[in-house]
Amino acid sequence: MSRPSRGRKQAKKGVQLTIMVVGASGTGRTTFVNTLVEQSLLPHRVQSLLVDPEDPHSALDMSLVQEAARHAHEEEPVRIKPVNVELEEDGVRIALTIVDTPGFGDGIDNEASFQEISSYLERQYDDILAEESRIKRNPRFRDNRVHALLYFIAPTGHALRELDIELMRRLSPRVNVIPVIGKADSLTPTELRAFKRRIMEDIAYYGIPVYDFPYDVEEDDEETIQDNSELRALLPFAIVGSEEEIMINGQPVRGRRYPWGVVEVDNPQHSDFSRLRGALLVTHLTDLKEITHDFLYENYRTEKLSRSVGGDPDSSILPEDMANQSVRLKEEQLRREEEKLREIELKVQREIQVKRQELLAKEDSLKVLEARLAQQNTGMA
Ligand SMILES: Nc1nc2c(ncn2[C@@H]2O[C@H](COP(=O)(O)OP(=O)(O)OP(=O)(O)O)[C@@H](O)[C@H]2O)c(=O)[nH]1
Ligand SMILES: [Mg+2]
Repeated sequence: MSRPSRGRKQAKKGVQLTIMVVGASGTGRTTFVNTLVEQSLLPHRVQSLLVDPEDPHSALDMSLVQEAARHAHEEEPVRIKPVNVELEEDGVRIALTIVDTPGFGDGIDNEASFQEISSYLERQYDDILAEESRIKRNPRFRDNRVHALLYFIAPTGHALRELDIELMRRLSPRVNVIPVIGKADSLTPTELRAFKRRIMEDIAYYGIPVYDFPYDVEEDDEETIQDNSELRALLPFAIVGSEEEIMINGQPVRGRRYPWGVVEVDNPQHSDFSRLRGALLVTHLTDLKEITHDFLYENYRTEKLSRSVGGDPDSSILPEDMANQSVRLKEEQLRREEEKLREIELKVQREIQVKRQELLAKEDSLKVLEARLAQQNTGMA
């Protein structure tokens, strides 16, 4: 049976879906969410107090400073907080939960951000694990497992940062990670194409198991294979978000206005937003949920149960279990060492790249000097 048809059956009575958004500060996560649900669901973080947020040397905006002072005594809100919203797609009710996470990337507490996100994901698995082993089920139990994590990559146009690689690699064993480029309209189409290619090369090089719209050539029907391979080819999705409607030929269009024209959010020629939205809420909703339950949660459960067997000295452990356990620990240790080596490799590669660029720049300026000298010489002769 193909994946979408399984989805349709279940969808009749309404479905629940949880999406988490993760990424560096200011990559457009909040705007994306509000664009996705077509309402102002999430508030934006307190703005920069500068008159021009892009310019660190600009003056302070006094009205914003006063506003911040008024709220200064208030408690820090919980940092990861799910928000629920009801949507209807193609006549199907979707109870959508959005989990926005604090932006990171300032280099100060990236590890803390990672820990926070990762323990949130695992807590949801722990909750369901506890619920499953209860004799009497709690009728009000809520399954809050995250079915997709959209990882926002900043539109630098260079390459993935070490932090991006690290985060995606460490989170992907726990959740379907879908890489996206935030604020993709910051790049030209040519830059965007090259950036996408570069990102997918890095993802393949580091063996990061992102959600790549899996299909089975033997089992799935032609349409599914076609749809999935098209979506896979779009990875990482180029996102343009906007909470503003612009009138074009008398029609309101969601988009971003520029002196040279309008970038339309829902136009597939301008961004991958609508295709990502369709995949998340319609075509791949069931697949994301199934992979979360059958594979990611199942792996977590197995890991957790085998860990607790190893950790209890009183339980009678079979010798072969002990042997398995020690093999597992050795493998784990090896894996960690390999990971460290890969990190070092990455760092060295980047350093070599920087040095090469410096050398090239020096070579260029030498050539300019030489040319100038040659000119002077011919001038004198
Ligand atoms: N050019 C462009 N700008 C965008 C886009 N989406 C959001 N922005 C702008 O980028 C800034 C940050 O957007 P947010 O949506 O608040 O980003 P965020 O990732 O939630 O930021 P924090 O929560 O502060 O970390 C705002 O000025 C947005 O108007 C986009 O698709 N293209
Ligand atoms: Mg935000």
